[in-house]
Amino acid sequence: MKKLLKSTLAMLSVLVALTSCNNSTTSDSKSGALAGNVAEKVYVAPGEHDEFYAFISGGFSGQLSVYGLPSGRLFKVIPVFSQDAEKAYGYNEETKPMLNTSHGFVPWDDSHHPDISQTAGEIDGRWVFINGNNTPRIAKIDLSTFETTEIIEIPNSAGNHSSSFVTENTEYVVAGTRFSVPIPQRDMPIKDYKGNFKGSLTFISVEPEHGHMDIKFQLIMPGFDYDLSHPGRGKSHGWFFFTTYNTEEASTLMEVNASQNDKDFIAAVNWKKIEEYVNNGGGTMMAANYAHNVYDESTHSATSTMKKEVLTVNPLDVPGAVYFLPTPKSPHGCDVDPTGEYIVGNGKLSANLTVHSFTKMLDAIENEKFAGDAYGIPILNFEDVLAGSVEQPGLGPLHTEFDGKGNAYTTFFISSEVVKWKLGTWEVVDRQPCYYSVGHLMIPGGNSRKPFGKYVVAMNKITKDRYLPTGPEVTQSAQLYDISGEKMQLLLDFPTVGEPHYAAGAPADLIKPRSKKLFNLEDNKHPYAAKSEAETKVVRDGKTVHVYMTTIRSHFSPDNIEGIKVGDKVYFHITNLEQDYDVPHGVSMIGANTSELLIMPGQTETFVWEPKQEGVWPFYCTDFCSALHQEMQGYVRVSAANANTPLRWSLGEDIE
Ligand code: RUQ
Ligand code: CUA
Repeated sequence: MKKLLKSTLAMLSVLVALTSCNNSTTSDSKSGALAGNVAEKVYVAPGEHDEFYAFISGGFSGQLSVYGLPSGRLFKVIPVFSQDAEKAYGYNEETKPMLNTSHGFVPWDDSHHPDISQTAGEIDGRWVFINGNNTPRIAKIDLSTFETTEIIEIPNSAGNHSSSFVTENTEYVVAGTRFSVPIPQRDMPIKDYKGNFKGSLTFISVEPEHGHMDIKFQLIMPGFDYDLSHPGRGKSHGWFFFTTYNTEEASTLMEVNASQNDKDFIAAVNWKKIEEYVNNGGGTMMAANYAHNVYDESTHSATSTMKKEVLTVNPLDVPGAVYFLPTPKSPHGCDVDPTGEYIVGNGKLSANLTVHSFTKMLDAIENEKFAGDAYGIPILNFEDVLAGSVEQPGLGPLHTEFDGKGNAYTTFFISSEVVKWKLGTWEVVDRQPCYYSVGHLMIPGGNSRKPFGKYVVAMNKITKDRYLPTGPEVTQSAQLYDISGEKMQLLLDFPTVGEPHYAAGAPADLIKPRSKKLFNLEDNKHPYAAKSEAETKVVRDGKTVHVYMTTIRSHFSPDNIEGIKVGDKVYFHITNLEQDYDVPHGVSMIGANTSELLIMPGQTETFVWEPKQEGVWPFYCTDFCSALHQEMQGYVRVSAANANTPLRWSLGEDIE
């Protein structure tokens, strides 16, 4: 044991040394004709549009950002799991419920893997799903408004990492736990992990028309770490594949103890079979506590509901539903090619890249050729399911994507490169360095039957010397490569907001026509909306005051309010009466503990102000909306708690 420990540590230190040495490399500087040629390929002339959208997750920023490709220009940061002062998300009354969880209000998360909804195996540009890794949640972003419209918490999960990937018709978005935990959670010794902790794989159904999410079932698996996953497609539609590590079920010094087994597993889950079982009344209802938060576009408001039970399935109760495919050395990425035949397991500590064959897997299952079992789940023979392996392609493989032309592209973290290889012959055809230490890569549509194999984006973990220094913390960064030819060509470095963890991309034409321009005022069903200046008012109810206010270029109505008292709780409900594209107004109030509001045409948003001091306090528009934007302002007179200043409001005349 000691010897093993030593040799693993020695191996890890070699890897670490390799990681650090590549940091001193600098790319050959592009000059003259070559640079000009490359610049042309990413140049999008002023006023022109990019060819692709890229939705790049922000990692520890908890958000999802929208970029154009090939320019790398940033268009929008969509707030998802973290409060955002720019858009008031998670600060205004309407969106606060979006961040509710069983742990209370959690205004941050670690957002990892966006995936675009699919129809018949092709991306359809309706929604993006993304996982919150830290406090397990799955969010849905509507691509007509580019706003987060639903978040569902995942019970019995921890480190929601093998998520949020969709099946071929978006029947399910799938979330797998990275950390196994006691299920249900309870107080128990950590040393009793082995055999007692469990890992949940959650299948969330997506209602086809509106995308409403609901947990259909949770598969309760052995206590491994479920790292990444992808759906089957085409011939393997109906299956889902999950990489595992820590099949050792260790719970301490994991870098050594979870690296002991020569092979871990890819779990192959026949979800169609389990769905049928569940539809026929199978499974066990378990008490649970998790939040389901839904944003309603017509009320412009979110509601949070606590759900109290979840349907669990023991894999042993559904024979033929789950198999283990031995896969070398702590596989990370689990990627399925566009035909659905090949399942690539990226073994982080393996010299070779392992590719499994779906057809061979089915054969082995049919012939019941098992190598044993793990907790009753059959293990197939490695040789029986192996399609082939890419020999020594690089060091530290993480993720693979596909161009739809028979090529695969794998990132290597340690040797810091993207390697292009051929499916079926397993030969390496090209390699390009990344600056530095690449994690994920993304080809638009790369996780579907129909990739758009023109560009690949490499998302790097380390930036070092690539940009002007900005103190100890430097920008996060991604790189764009042209993959239309036989050899890849590095085109562009571009900075990102937060860690560019992973991304999903789509042709602009798929999304652009669906993008909303404004919200119809007539459709506004917000309970505190004022749909015209005639409807504006101020209403007192004890110590609570509701202000029904409107905005239009360039004034608030009302713009003067008196009769507010210290100790009041004042709700400003602001409706933007504008009905033109791109005319938001903002509002901010001195001393308010929430952020400004950014209100789109036809929308109503609310902030709360609790005045602490007597005086006359101004508020103003925060969005430069017109030539008279600076005139868009108002006052609130705050009197002592026991004063009898009458409640009055006005626009265009003095309060007498
Ligand atoms: S998984 S690169 Cu979320 Cu690889 Cu991290
Ligand atoms: Cu409204 Cu500035």
